[in-house]
Amino acid sequence: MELGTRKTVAQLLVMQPALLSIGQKGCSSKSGIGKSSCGSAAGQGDLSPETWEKIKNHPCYSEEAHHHYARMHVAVAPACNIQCNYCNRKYDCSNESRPGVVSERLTPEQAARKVLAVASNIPQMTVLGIAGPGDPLANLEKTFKTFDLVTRAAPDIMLCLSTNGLMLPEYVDRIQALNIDHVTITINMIDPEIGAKIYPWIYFNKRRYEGVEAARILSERQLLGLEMLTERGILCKVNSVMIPGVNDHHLAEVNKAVKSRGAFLHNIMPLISAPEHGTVFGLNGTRGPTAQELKALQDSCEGEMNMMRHCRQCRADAVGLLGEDRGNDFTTEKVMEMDVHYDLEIRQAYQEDVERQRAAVVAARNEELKTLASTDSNISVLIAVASKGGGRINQHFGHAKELQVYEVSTTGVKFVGHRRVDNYCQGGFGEEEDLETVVRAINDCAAVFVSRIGNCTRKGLLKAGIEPVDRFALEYIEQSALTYFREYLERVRSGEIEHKRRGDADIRQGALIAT
Ligand code: CLF
Ligand code: SF4
Repeated sequence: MELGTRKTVAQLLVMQPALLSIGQKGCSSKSGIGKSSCGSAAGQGDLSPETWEKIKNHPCYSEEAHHHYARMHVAVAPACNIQCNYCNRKYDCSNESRPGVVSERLTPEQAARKVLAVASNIPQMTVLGIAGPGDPLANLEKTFKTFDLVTRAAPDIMLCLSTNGLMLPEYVDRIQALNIDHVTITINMIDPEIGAKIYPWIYFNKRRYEGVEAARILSERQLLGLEMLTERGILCKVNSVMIPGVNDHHLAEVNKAVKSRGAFLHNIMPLISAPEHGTVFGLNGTRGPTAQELKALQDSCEGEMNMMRHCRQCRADAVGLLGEDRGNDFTTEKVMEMDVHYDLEIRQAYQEDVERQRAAVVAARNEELKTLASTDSNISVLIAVASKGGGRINQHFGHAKELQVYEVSTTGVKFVGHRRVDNYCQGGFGEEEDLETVVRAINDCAAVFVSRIGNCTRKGLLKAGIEPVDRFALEYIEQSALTYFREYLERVRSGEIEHKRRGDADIRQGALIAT
């Protein structure tokens, strides 16, 4: 994409075809399948107008929004005041980033210019997050100065902060004064004995604490910080890293504790752990959870508490829709050469078009849901989808770097996660062993929806018991999933196919590298 020139709404729409409308159908209401993955998956629902206003365009706080709106991070916070056993300082913060060095660390001034450059070229970028590569509150002045510069120059961009929480109680007033409306705290335990297995030390009040004492101080301050923020009406999300054998059986308790203190959303993420990352857990062989272990824990915590399932554990310098990274389009060198024009009117006009598209997606889904209203069945299936965004099936199987996974039953359809698969098709060809890796990543799915797929790949998937489906190309994902499911039930009833529970699937480890 050519950067650095002023663009009209029409030009921006042409550049981002995933967001164009292709035949709109019907109008909107609520989703099915229990509590949606973040309480906002299908519109305002029972949320207050103030809360809805804060989340409706935030790609992390609203699952539905993440198909349409983008976020960006600026890496202005290199230092940290604690040590997590899943983190190696040479790598991004594992709380909020996949491992992989941050490409560039920025000064607040560089960061503010980069935000304006992205805002000019990606008008659906609605959120600026500071999430590392260390802890933003261990880099106070850089963090707050960046937010201050951005809020003056681009007032429509929401500000988002992600922290380990150690210093939160000291700075909630400053956070509120800067209109930082979204704060994420990573809380992996409320029991210091468990905490001692995750955190070898913290640095607090000019002293280093270790073991259980360190974990106790950290936990107390995280929970106090959460309470202070929610009392002030600041929307809080809690991230927890699921570490099998360490805190996996404890996270349900964490869920209750953060819910009772007013957290809006709980994001339980899989541990990323590999020896090459050089982390304690990576080196001592602590594994990450499987896809079904993660889903089972998320399901067990889902009730009144909103669960986030669309987190991409993104880099501390990520730019774009969740699941894509356009960081390489906005390196400091490129940003300095750009002729940056932040235009609020163009951004708003573009976002109005996105809203029309979004409403059409929800309406089509609800219209299709009616066709299942009188159907009674305990069957549910998982469907993997290749999508470039906009809520549509609009990606070639071989070009997908991730597949989105939806669960569909007679009560509705919901997003339950994504699986990293990388490009199967490199230079037009896919290797058989690469297909095996993809199959392992979606082994729990009955079908994969794609815009196109090659014949050999189709056969390979069928052999693995996964049905490749390209007849819904460019259609809406949720509507198509419901249509497929209705037909699936008919095929089961007629004896054409037998419904079988599928096996478990792998969660792929490693960094999503900017391309
Ligand atoms: Fe960034 Fe985090 Fe704000 Fe989102 S990310 S600071 S809340 S704008 Fe989002 Fe990325 Fe997951 Fe974080 S997908 S790692 S939850
Ligand atoms: Fe690493 Fe983030 Fe933990 Fe600090 S808080 S040690 S940067 S994962």
